[in-house]
Amino acid sequence: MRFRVFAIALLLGLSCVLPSSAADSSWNKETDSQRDARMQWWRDARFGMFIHWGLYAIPAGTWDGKQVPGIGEWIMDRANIPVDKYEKLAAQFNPAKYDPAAWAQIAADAGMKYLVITSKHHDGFCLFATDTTDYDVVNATAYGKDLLKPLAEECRKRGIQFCTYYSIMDWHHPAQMRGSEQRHNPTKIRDGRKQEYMDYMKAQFKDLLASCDPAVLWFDGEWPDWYTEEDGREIYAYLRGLKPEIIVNNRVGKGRKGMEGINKANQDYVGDFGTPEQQIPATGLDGVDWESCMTMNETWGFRSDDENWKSAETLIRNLIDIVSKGGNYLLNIGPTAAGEIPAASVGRLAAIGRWMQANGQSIYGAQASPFEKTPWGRCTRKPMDGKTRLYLHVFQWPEGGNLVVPKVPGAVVAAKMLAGGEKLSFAEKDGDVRIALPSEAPDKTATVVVLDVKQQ
Ligand code: FHN
Repeated sequence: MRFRVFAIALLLGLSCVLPSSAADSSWNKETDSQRDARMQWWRDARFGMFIHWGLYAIPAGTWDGKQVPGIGEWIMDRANIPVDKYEKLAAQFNPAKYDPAAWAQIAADAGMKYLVITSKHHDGFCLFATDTTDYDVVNATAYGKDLLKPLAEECRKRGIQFCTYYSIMDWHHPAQMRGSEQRHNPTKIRDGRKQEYMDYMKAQFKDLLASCDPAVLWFDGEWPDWYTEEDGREIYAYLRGLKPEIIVNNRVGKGRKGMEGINKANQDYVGDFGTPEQQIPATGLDGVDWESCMTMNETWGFRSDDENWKSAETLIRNLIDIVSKGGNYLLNIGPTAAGEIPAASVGRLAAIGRWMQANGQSIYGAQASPFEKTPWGRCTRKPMDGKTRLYLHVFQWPEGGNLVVPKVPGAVVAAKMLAGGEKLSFAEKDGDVRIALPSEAPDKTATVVVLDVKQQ
């Protein structure tokens, strides 16, 4: 194991082991067009799978025989479990039913183009092989194997970008002390041990990049006061030096406050995209990349008692709403301790996949709507063969069969159903475009009508 890590460091062209000045510093001369090229796959992807998995799936919301309120992955905090008691869960963690190929296939069949999985959540337990600690799946569990690397391989076989979540706040690392009862219980750093923890994180990033080479590092747990925006800039620079094409969210620094809800351009925070959570902003923001991360029920990490599932219709319409505002949708699943994805999640993902099979063109690579309001549903758009193609996602089928669309600059040259391609007649009148629709909506969740407009 130690030899393997050292050999990988050499294979990484020494950029990992030479002083940081020798690491690739080309990234910080990135032009706008180079940044656009780096972000292109992420912007085209539009839809990703979030996975919260770890020791917290064992108690699954219950501790000492009592249900513990709150999101499942916070049970160590919510039940006030001492470190030495919680870490005993590691010996019980043996996900015998874990099937990375099946997980990657479920994501692919749902139409998801990237996957972000917890490498280390706030509890500090590592799901990947690392020499930085024995509190990892290889050294501390009967399972004894890296969980992320095989999933990365199965994702890549299916054209899915593999990405990892990483929590800065760490309830297990000795350099941090668990917080008081403040909101989110931020940890405190022990005197003189911040550099030790910053170095620990950097060593873990090297292990992560060497073993599963994530396309995105998705930070979280950035709110403790001891961690600063400057620290975020240092970590961002370090990661871009190791892997110039990597994408990093705004929680590597303190940007979440500025970007939650996308209420301001992400100009003065480090990170490549904004991260509104459990919400869909009222509008996007031109030139700002952002992603809404949301659960399918109420919890991120598995809880055996959380059956409050959103319907497939809601999940599909969330995706459409988000993309119509120029964002990405990161939809969460919380696997069980045995390594199974809950059936309720699998069913909903399959339903989303069926919709995406017929209508994915209106999502992948699509941009924000040109319209302020569309009471009947949502609109996305993309350039197509020298024209602008508008995708009208109809949630409320119009009475009387005419879909009224605000006029856009240029001339409407064609209208049709996206699924099946049936041509539709249309007329421009009083500044609107009226499209004659069939009497019944072919897809009650969202039927997509295509309008091709030629700029004059
Ligand atoms: O505290 C975490 C929480 O457990 C979960 O990981 C979410 C997902 O984005 N992030 C934090 C809360 O904002």
